[in-house]
Amino acid sequence: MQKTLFLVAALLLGSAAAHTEVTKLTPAAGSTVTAPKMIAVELSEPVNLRFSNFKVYALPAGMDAAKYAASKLKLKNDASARADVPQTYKGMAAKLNVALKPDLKPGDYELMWHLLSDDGHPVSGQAVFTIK
Ligand SMILES: [Cu+2]
Repeated sequence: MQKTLFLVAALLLGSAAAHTEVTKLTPAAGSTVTAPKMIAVELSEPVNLRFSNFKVYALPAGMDAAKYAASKLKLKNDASARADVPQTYKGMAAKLNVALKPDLKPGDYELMWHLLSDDGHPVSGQAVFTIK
């Protein structure tokens, strides 16, 4: 009986620990801005950035943002096609800046990410903003 209770408690605790989320983006998702130098990303908790991947791509008109992210996050050696300046993120942090290339043309841009939650689960997501 005691063993069962312990197991239930462990399961409850496990499900209470939420996955890491992106809590704030500057520029915000859905916003229209003059070309920013970077995107400031805030997370709900520190994660090991070494296991994180952030990319920015120009989003073609009519493209599904989630499908686009899924296809682009996998690519390697795609620096020239990206709108961000690829960099190596490392260390435990809940904040980071994704540097953008200068002189980005007006249009929709998609920030896409894949990170390792503090509980060990992978989390993916994306956000679209517009450069005017
Ligand atoms: Cu989890």
